[in-house]
Amino acid sequence: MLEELEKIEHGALETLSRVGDDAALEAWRVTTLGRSSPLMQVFDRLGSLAKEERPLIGRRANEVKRNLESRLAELSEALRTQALARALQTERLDITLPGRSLAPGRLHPSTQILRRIYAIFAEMGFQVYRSREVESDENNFELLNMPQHHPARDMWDTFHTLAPGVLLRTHTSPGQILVMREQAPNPIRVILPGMCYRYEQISARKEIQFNQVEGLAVGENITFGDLKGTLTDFARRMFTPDVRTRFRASHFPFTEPSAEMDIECFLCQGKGCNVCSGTGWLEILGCGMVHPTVLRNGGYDPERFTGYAFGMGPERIAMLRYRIDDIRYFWANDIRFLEQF
Ligand code: FA5
Repeated sequence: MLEELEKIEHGALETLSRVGDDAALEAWRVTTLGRSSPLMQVFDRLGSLAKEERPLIGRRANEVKRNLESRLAELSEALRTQALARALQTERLDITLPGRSLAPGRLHPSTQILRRIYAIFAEMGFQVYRSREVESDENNFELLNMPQHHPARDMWDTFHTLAPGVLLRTHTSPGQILVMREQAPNPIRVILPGMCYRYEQISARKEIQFNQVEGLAVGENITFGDLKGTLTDFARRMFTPDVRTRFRASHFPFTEPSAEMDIECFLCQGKGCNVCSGTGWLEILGCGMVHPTVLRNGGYDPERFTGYAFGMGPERIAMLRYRIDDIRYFWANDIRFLEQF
């Protein structure tokens, strides 16, 4: 039996010397130290040995078992160290490489332009006033001097809701009524920014949703000259100090007289090109003196008070400032467009 143990130990150590990876080591463990291995069978047979033989063989069998177990542990540790060294070699990390910087978010170009508009008008003493995007037909049209079936309503193709008389505002002008009714008879100088909606054919210059910034000033001595001065100054601050502007007679039912303001085309410097349709000018807003009926609807006596109002499109202004040739980029959520601002 002692001889058999020598053979088992010798044979096991011999096979172990050829083991080179974890899988082979596990196979070696099963055949050498597993439940049905020759070594374990020696333990099973101990009971059938002569009494005096038993301690000697038992001790020797335990020695062989401990020896093999410690060799197993040594080799297992050695294989682990080798694997780690290999990984360190092949998966080497270059800690001197510069890190990848995170791309920070930016403000949408419309928000940037809106903030610039607020800053310019704030310097001129205008307060920002917000009003709702879902409006009544009464505020959006009737109180602005456009009763039912008034032909001028065609200028604002409207998204109606299922509730009768409730619509998505087509412009920020209904805000004029809300501010006047809140402030009458105090003087007013406010701007009203916000999203507007129109049921129209989308094109390079027209979206179905866009921002507007309405302006309203009401007081006892306000003239068309104040309107021209304010808007000309605005254009100089928004574009360049030498930008050329012009006022063209126009028509809006809620202002009288009414006008539109153009700035000289930035591309052709007034010579005429396809951006300005050959005119040399680009329209940026509608404006005029608040119509007496609208003043009265807002709670102001038109015999005593006058006022001016204007409405501009920030996306159109951004298009001019940044030379963007299509308004559809604004809401297309294309990161290549947005990250340029
Ligand atoms: C109006 O909406 C008037 N409420 C403006 C006004 C206010 C006049 C106060 C007098 C007194 P208009 O439809 O022209 O007017 O629109 C004003 C501006 O909004 C335009 O100059 C343009 O810059 C912008 N705008 C109008 N329609 C669109 C559209 N579909 N897409 C993008 N911008 C638009």
